Amino acid sequence: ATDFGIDKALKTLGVKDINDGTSTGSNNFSNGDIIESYSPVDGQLIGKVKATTKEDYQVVMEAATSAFKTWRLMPAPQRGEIVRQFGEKLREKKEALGKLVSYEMGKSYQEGLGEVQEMIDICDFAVGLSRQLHGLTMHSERPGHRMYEQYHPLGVVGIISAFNFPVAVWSWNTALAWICGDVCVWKPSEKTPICGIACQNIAAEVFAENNLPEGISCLINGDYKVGEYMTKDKRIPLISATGSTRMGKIVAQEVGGRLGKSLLELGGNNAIIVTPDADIKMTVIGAVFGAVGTAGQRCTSTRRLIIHDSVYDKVKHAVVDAYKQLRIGNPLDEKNHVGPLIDIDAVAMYNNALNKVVAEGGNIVVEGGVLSGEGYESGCYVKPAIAEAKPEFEIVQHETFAPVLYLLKYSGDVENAIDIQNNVAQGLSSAIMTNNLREAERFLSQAGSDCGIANVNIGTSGAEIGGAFGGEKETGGGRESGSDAWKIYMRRQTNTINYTTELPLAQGIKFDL
Ligand code: UN1
Repeated sequence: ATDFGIDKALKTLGVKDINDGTSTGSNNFSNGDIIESYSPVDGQLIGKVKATTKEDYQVVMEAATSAFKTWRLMPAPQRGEIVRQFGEKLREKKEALGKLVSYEMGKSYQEGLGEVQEMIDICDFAVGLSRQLHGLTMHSERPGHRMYEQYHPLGVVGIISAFNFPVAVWSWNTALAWICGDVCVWKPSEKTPICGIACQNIAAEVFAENNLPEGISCLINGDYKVGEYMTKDKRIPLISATGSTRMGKIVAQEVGGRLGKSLLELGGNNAIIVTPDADIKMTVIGAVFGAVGTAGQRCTSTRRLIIHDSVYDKVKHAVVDAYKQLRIGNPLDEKNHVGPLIDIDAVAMYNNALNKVVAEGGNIVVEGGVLSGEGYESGCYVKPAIAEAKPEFEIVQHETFAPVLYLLKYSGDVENAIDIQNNVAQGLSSAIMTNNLREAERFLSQAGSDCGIANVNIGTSGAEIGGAFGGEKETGGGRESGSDAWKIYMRRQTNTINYTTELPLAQGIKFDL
């Protein structure tokens, strides 16, 4: 790994003492069990961190709640200035952080850089937004009265994020939460804890340079049990959780049980509809990047191609041909397209999906398999696979976080394809490839795609931060990132002011004393 500059990157990111059990970052109060982080790239130990104990957690929450008291008083545009500086630091450390993301998570270096770019983009977005936390003014029905609404900071925001976007998802939440006047407590995935430390260090530098308490950004480490400290904690009004639907249901019930808010961004089962009027070349690029990018471990990864029978063979052959060109290997080596899966458990799930689709009657058209030998020592490298399947197969209904693409056939109208697409439990991202205006508009209409993201002539993955990101049904309904997603990070207040010497009641009620 040294060849690819990992040691230098860790140094740039301030990750210290990486092998003695104390991969300490800034503001790390953890004293619990040791969590080891092994790279799926080469199987080497990257570092160890300590899990956060219940007692450590109390210390963290004290830092957070006390920081909130000062942070919320700073004018929002000044908070925006802090986020601007944070974005600048990310620009300086983009290569180092992109490299660590690639090494700890396994996505290609290009995608690691892309993830840091998403962080920079959300910072820029948040800076502008810090002057636009607008409420409305309304006309009161009573004379001499003024009515308006305002948005106030919410408090401590708990963030639970997944291994697949180990740094960007945190920033989508923090950049907005910070300009909104909130402070954040983050539990990164226990599979990518070193990325968490690197991010915390960058944030801590900015806070220190501005004489602000580091409690504005807090880090906790551990598995779901540590996440539970937050979901059960009444001091945390909002939990933003990204991960599996199974996890999301537990979080939603726990947080809902105390009437807290949750922002959930869960699984997808994303499809591209390929109509008779599709541009085949564009379809191939969108489908292949969508299916094998991040080794199929994006929540927006393309899982299903729903192809019209009149172009089915043509599309199938074009996609199968493109798969022959894929190079699988060390993701830090820029000539490779596909890196490893996150760990051996993910490899087992991939194998299980391939066995299952065959057992259900599917037909493998691009053979899968686990790679071994030189360069593949970690045991996490798999071949992207394609299977012809039926929409109703159990495995096709299920999100497998791996590069397995299902080819499904439809005939007749685009409505039939939309039915197949919508007929799954998840509702994150969707796409149609067509040059037919009528089909495109039907896909986007109220009777069209039921997903949170619906694209025309673009694949399912690679959303920009300017739009609200998230989905419906078992995807959890939350929206992060752009548009008005900021509103969930604030509390809304309606204010009515009477500047007369009378006290008229609303609805014209008479109450004479
Ligand atoms: C995720 O996989 O959790 O649209 C997020 C995309 C990225 C974000 C994916 N911008 O693929």
